[in-house]
Amino acid sequence: MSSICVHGLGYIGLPTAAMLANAGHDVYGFDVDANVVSRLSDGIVEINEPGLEEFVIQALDSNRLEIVDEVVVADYHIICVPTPFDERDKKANLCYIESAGHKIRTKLRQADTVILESTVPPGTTEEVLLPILEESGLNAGSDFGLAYCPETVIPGNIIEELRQNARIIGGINQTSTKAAVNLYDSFVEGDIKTASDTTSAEFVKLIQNTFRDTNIALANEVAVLADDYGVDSRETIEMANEHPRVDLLQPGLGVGGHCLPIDPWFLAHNSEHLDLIQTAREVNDSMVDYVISIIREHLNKFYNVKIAILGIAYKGNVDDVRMSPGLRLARKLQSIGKDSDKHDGSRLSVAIHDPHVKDETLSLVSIEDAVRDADAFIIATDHNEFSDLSAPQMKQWMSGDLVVDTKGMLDESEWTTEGFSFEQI
Ligand code: SAJ
Repeated sequence: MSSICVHGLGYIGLPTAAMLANAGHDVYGFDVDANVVSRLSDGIVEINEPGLEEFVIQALDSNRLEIVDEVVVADYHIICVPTPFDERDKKANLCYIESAGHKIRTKLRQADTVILESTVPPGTTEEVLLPILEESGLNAGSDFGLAYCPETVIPGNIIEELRQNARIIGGINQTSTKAAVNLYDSFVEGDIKTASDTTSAEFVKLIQNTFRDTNIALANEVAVLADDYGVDSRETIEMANEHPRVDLLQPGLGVGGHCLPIDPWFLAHNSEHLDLIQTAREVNDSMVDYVISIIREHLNKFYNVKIAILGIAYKGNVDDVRMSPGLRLARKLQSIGKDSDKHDGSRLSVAIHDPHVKDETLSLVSIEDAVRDADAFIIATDHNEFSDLSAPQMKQWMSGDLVVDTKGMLDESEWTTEGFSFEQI
């Protein structure tokens, strides 16, 4: 068993630290945020992920996981810090990785291994992290190991996927790769594949998320085309997927979260050859405007109307609103409302309901308050709760009759029978 310092106790670092501790290693969980350190030291887990709290408490109670406010010496350092994305110049901001590297450099010893898990532009491990670590006076490869091993877990099923998913590991030399493989082998039940080098492993992670984003873009374009031809996008996608070599994903309001809308751009960090990938991003981002055009067509006017948005988490059954298309839709409608207000004193009001999100700055309301007297409601996220919506109840509460279901959650005939005007993406 080894000693491990995990840098960054967020969505990935915290479950990883707990997993390693529960597998019998001595783990030190470090975070730069004093608040996170103190709450976790008291056993308070603020990340909303099924099973995570119990899993972390199990690790803390076993004394194999210690939350620390300073980086400690350890056989392994695993970096799980964020790589924020600069929307304007479409570049990754690597400051947290650089800062983690500087902290590790002061504690690095002969034969230790540093593993980067954060999603990064290809080349980051060797070109950004390695030179910082070598400021320690030690040489990467000969004195200490250095590898890249991307996380691949999906929010909502993180603990299971940490164990079950295949892992890709690319080291700067064989010794580094081997040291990293040994560590992941202690808890990963899926295959562990080794890439030729760190850049290949970084590239693999990006093309995995790019594949998903591009596939969803195709599904979104199919949905727009299906509407032009008067056919049901979801029915036709389901049928198309009967073919053994076709596997289209589902259309919707667009793609959110902190991975799919960002990672494809990381491929542009040192290349100008994004074409299909860039178009796919644009198709996904255009879905909010497409839905607004549907609402506009039906309501005929955008003044003195109330629109309810159901679900602003970036996807179903999570509480995370990062880059959420639902939130973008709400903001756009609100800004249209402000404009119409200026011109003719009329109002477009937007009410938002989300049973999973807890954020006081978003003025969330109950479902009844959101849809009461509304002209339209839009399902923007596939939370399980929305599949139980009752058409007669909504009819009673609302003053209008437009339903836009961007997630294929409702049964069209039930809603049209009730007199609703029903649109589905
Ligand atoms: N979405 C669709 N249609 C679909 C599936 C998803 O519109 O058929 C939308 C969702 O509503 C959401 C967005 O895509 O807005 C992203 O959700 P997701 O569930 O596809 O993915 P994430 O962002 O939660 O997690 C992804 C995963 N990547 C892949 O499946 C290739 C996960 O395994 C990665 O670990 C994660 O990114 C990450 O951290 O990179």
